[in-house]
Amino acid sequence: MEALHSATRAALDAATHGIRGANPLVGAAVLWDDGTFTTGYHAGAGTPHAEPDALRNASPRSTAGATLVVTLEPCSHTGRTGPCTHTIIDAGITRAVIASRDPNPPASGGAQVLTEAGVEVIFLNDLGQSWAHELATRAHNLNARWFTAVTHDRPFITAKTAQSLDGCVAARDRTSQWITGSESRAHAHLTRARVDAIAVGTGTALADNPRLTARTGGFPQQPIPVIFGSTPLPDGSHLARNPRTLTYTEVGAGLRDLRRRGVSHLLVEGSPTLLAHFLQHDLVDELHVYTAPLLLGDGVRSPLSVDTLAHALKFVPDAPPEALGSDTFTRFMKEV
Ligand code: AOF
Ligand code: ZN
Repeated sequence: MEALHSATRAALDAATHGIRGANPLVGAAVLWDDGTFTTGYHAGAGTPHAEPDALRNASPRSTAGATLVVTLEPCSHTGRTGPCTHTIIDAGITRAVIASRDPNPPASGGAQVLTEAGVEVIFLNDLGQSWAHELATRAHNLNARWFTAVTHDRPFITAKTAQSLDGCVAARDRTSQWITGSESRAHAHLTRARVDAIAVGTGTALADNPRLTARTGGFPQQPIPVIFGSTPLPDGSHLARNPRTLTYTEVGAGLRDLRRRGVSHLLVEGSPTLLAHFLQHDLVDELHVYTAPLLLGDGVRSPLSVDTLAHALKFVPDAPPEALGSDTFTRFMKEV
């Protein structure tokens, strides 16, 4: 039991090395009878899942008869990668210990597939041990917002904001392009390259005439541009000319439609009004904040309305702040 405890903790720690987004953070460990184990993790959408990563890291040692610990129920579907259930069965694993269920309809059901193939499946919570319950809770909390997005039939939502030290998103005359420096902008383009779609409000679409493309090179798959709002765009604007642009007048219906179209990670880039709407409706799972070392005094701030401190929307840093040139970048998660 001691070895299982250590391997589960190690799998959970490994999970945190991944990148949040379309897919949850997942870690795994191959545990042998002698109590030794090796770990693996899922680095982000499009990369191998945690189970094949841990099984590959176990090589050249045989995994036949070993236990596989995984922080999320193994998938049983072919998505960007093949079904983990097959990989686990092929590797000769005889026992799978799972920390949390996968609520994602196409991927779920892996525990049953494993059981039917003769693999002993144990859910951590069923062990009746306090350490197991504690780690199962940690596994759930790690992806709490991803679970919420999936069960609400909407994409996982990352919102981006670039602001001055005093929290302004634009100067008083509404100029806002290039608050942050070139390193921040390059970083933001990497995020654009990872998402399935990027949304702006009509205000930003009219004011900035953005393309909403990822300009990082080497990313052939461009995100789908999305506009929320009802003001028509000029015919010649980049977004109006892009045949992939989707326009929605209502956020909830738009998010459901995006999910139906296969969008599992949406980046919301502006305007401040659209961002405030998403925040107010608890639709921001992850917040990317770029802070530039300048003051804009009585400039433009978020129109988000909070009447008293107790009603503040609370976020927790998901990683230590990073220096990007003279700017600071911090990734936050909505508090569970
Ligand atoms: C696992 N192990 O490490 C992860 C899983 O598009 P794909 O192929 O990457 O599949 C994504 C779905 O698979 C994701 O939405 C979630 O349901 C599950 N994630 N499953 O067995 C993993 N990341
Ligand atoms: Zn999988």
